[in-house]
Amino acid sequence: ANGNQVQELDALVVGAGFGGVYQLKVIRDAGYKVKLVEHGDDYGGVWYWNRYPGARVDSSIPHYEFSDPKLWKDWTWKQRFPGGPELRAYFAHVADLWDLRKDTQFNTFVSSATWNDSEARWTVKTKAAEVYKVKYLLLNTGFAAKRYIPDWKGIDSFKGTFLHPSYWPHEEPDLKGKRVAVIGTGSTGIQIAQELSKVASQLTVFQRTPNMSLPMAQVEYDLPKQALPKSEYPNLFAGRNDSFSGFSFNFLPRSTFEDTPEERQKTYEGLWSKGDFEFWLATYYDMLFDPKANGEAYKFWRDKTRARINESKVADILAPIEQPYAFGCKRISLEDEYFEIYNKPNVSLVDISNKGTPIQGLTEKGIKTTDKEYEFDFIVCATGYDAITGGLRQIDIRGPSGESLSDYWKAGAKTYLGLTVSGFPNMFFTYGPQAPTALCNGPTCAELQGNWILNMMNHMKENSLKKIDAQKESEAQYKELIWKLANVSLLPTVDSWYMGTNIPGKPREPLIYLGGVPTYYKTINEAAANGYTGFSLS
Ligand code: NA7
Repeated sequence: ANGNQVQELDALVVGAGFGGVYQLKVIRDAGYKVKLVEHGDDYGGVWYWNRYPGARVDSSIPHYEFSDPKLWKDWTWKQRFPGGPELRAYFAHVADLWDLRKDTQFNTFVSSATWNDSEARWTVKTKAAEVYKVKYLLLNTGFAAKRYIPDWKGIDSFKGTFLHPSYWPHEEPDLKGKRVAVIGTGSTGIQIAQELSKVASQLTVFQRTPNMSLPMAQVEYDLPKQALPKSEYPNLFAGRNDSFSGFSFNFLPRSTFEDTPEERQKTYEGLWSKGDFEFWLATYYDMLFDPKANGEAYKFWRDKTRARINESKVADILAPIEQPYAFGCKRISLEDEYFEIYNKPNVSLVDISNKGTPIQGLTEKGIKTTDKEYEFDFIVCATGYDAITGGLRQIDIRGPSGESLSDYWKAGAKTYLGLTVSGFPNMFFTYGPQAPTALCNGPTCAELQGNWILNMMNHMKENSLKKIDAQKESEAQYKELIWKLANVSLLPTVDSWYMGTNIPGKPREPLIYLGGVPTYYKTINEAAANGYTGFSLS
């Protein structure tokens, strides 16, 4: 379908990660005419783009998959935390069993969407100048659709290879015996560093902020051994919406100092040995709220971590004696022998925080910090994303007023229920701002938000309604709620992409809903059950 021919649909779904794939499946099953378009040339979303060595999900399976028995019945995983290739194979399995390919178009980047009020339709245009007219615009672009590369001087002058992990070449570059830099120590940077420490002749990691990463506790599965007997899957999936973070665990029902120091140590050890996010999201309920409780968690983490690092000078950078920021308020990563790589002779660490030697720019040969020039063959720029809002703002979306979504959000994100924006009728998104996004297991939120959107469409159809738009007042109240929930926690005290502060000039604000999945689920479902409170329907 090329050229100027306008394609008319009930809904256009944008993005083929967990959110978009689920949305296509349920909406089409309900009888709507729908199509999925995706920028890449296959399914997977972040798993399609992130092909860097060591890319791995840090949510455990079987949480990290869809709940449809048709999918899991005959699917077996090889690892508790699967890597990129296994996740892409899973997406291919989903696409086959859900028969998605015939309604998917790859290599398609949505560039604009304009609301036509008299027709009550979105006119959507792609980079290749295709045109769609749709009743619903369903954005499933995820939280990491727009990569971020700092504006360093001299990037173009570097003669070696400069890579962002989300744009890793499909044909694996050969890093064996090469001098490699990794800038950034978020989840991505540490996964890459772990892997490249095995192949690079010299690996230099540039760290601005310590990553309070936790041991993953990877498990290899061999048939018939799997994480859980399949008979327990339905219960597990049913329980995901009752967990703060969309997994199966929850915070403990007691506070840090209700336990004696000995009991506390025992509790921490227990959580630690389980791996996964348990030391983060299944710990004392006050950990993310009370600085003293948080300090206890930090101390435990610090001592465990320092014990793994040979040189105390290096340990001081990776796991400082003094707590640098509130534990768990930047995205926790999971690692597998990450801290041990610094004991290897071919690996070194550079502190580029303000206390150390910040990067001044790139040169022909490599990286220049305030004290010296480093030479590299490869520079891996693991500096993250214009997270959560970037993927949405890069599309030129204009509602009835003519103002773009990007402009409307200039001073901060505004949504109602983390699902839609006032003044942008019939536009909904999953895994976007002001939802549990990024503190919620991806497939859990894909399903609960995707189902909500489907139910909304059914309600519109049954009542012969054309247009649904959030009211300004409910949007403003919802934003107050977002701040209220954030302010009782320690999250706003820390710079992170949760707070938008990783991008220069981006407003500092909580980009996620911090009330947890169960409360969020209740909130959005109550609004629907009461006849879509906070919306104007016509
Ligand atoms: P993150 O988590 O945003 O990490 C980016 C890293 O890059 C982080 O260590 C940053 O340090 C560092 N960074 C960013 N900008 C700079 C500049 N200008 N100079 C030096 N260092 C910089 O992105 P990831 O890709 O690792 O992970 C994204 C999410 O994917 C992750 O959270 C999981 O949900 C999966 P900082 O901490 O800001 O000081």
